[in-house]
Amino acid sequence: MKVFIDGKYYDERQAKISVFDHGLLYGDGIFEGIRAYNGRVFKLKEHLDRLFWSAKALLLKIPMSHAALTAAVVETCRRNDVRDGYIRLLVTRGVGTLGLNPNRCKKPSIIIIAGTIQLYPRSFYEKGMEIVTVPTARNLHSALNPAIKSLNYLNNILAKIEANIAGVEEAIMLNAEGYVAECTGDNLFILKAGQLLTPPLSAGALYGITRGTVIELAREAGIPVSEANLTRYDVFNADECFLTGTGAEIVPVVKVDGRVIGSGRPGTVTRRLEENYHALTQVSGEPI
Ligand code: PXG
Repeated sequence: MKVFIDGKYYDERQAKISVFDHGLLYGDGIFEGIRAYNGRVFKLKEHLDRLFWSAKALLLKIPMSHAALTAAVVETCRRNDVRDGYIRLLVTRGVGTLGLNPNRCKKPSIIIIAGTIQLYPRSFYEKGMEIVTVPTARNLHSALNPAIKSLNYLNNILAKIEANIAGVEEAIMLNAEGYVAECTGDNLFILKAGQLLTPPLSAGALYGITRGTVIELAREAGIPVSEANLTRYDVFNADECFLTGTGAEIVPVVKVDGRVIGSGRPGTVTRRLEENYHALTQVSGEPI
């Protein structure tokens, strides 16, 4: 595997960064997880837009243009023969001194890894997955805005640990007001009376690229979609429930906190959206 670091390609074993990089010392940096399907990088523009928005929120100056990053992501896929795979793009604050002042970091570093990912077993897609609500609340906007896809994922990792302790692989995170925000690495949707509902970004959800794609696909299919504050009661009483994410794609959820959702099997609207999503991944994106 060849890894892109600051304009050069390194063999996997030589791909290293400094222990003084504030990305490591403080989680000061941002990232994107992107998929390639059928020789194209899916939704690359949207991922890069979000990366630049995250950077702006952190006053982190990405030392490459949108166009140059597009070319670097595509080139990293080419050099690794990735036609179907997973791309991890990181921008760290760069090498600095001990002490958290980011002004001491001269230049942010850019890392691009192109490999593969399988988040969940096949059976979750076939039979649906079980999830739980966890005690760890999603970060407050006023503390660390969940819209920033930062290298500081401890909030999500704590929730993931709680899910694992409960014997499942994903967790619903509520915000401080008790409304559903999202899961640890996925956005959440429910179907109720023919309508798709998903929490608004203001509830503490990431502006998920897959979420955006699913909203578009649903509208094209004539399924009404709206953003609404959801409680656990709404999730328990949903006809269908599913999660969306770049890594997970669309995963049906059939049990939440021990309550069976809908029929207890992946729903027909979920199935239809999965099909339309997979069809779209095969024909669109930045050619590699
Ligand atoms: N919420 C959070 C907190 C995320 O980290 C999503 C929602 C879904 O967003 P996208 O844009 O991917 O639809 C994410 C994304 C991993 C992994 O390694 C996690 C994500 C994406 C890819 C891989 O666990 N999370």
